[in-house]
Amino acid sequence: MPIEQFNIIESTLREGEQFVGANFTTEQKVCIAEALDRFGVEYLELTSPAASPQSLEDLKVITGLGLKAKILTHVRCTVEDAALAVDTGVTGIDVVIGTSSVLRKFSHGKDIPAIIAMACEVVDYIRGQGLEVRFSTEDSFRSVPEDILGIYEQVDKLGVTRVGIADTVGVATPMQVYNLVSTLRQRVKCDIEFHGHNDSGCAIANAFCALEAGATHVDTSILGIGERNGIPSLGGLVARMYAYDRDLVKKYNLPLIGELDHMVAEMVGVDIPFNNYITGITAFTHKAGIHAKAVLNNPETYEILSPQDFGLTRYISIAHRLTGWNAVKSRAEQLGLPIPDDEIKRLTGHIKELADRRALTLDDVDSVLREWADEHGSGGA
Ligand code: HCA
Ligand code: CU
Repeated sequence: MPIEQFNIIESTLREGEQFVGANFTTEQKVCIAEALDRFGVEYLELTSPAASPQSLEDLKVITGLGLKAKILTHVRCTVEDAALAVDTGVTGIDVVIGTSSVLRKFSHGKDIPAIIAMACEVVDYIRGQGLEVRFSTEDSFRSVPEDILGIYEQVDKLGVTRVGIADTVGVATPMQVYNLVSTLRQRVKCDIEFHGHNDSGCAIANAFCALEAGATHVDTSILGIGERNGIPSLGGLVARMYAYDRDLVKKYNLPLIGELDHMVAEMVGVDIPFNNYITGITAFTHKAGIHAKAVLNNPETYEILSPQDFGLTRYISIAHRLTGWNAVKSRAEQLGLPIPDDEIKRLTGHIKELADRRALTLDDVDSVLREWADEHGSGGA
């Protein structure tokens, strides 16, 4: 079905804290929360207050900031954990329990009827406290579908705010996600959240398919940080949604993506990958002469994302053997060198020959153009 709207549950401060390089201080958490709030995500999900005394304190600090984003915390499926979260000022509590046979056997040892009983008790308790409650089944795609659909139906009847499907190990394919969410959409009235890991490269595609199948909320983290290789990155999901329908992401402050990515990369000690969505160093770089010519005529020819919408600029790489005369001409114009087209074409041939012999830099190209201008007395800046 067409996607008409969607919500982001930004989990840098929960799933992201499970990234091996993440050890956020209170100040860093505040910086992240405030920046995400300026960006405009609907929800922030924070680590359980049961995780450590500092986690409890930090949760209260963040709920005390008075942000527009709703604050959630993420707890195990027990009344004790939920009770710890109730007085922290959160809008809602995300509850999760493993439902696959491998997790039931090796993680908590409960069977499905016991899980249903715990889920109902906790959902009922949180509802009774007047908070939003989300119930999610960990490792949904290695669980028996009827098991989890049955649990979702039960908690839906109790008035759960959202149910969550979690691809905990990153095993699901987009088609499987589409099918499970579509089936779930028929069976519950509440909102549906999708949380998917990226172990086999499908996290963003899976999140997108979940939305196409009727999910209402998607989990992200900045740069995708999380357990192992993480979940959909905020920038990647936004790029996907922008490419689908720009109007869907108008509600966000898109030029902040760069600041968010750089800030978190530094905090967790990683570089932004060269091929990262939007903020990768090559994300808006065009190289081949054929591409450069078309992009110079109309950027839409080879860009589905407009860099200026993200506060960025495109770059046309010209110092190589695949270059073309349109790109070289554009460079000459940038330098203020009025060189006639037939000469630009000849100089482009020369640049290609040079590039066949050694790697060139933009300075090399500029020198070729400037030398011509000096010889012909045509000035330039
Ligand atoms: C975890 C597992 C989780 C939970 C997702 C959810 C997952 O607690 O670390 O609550 O929807 O990937 O299953 O992140
Ligand atoms: Cu996860």
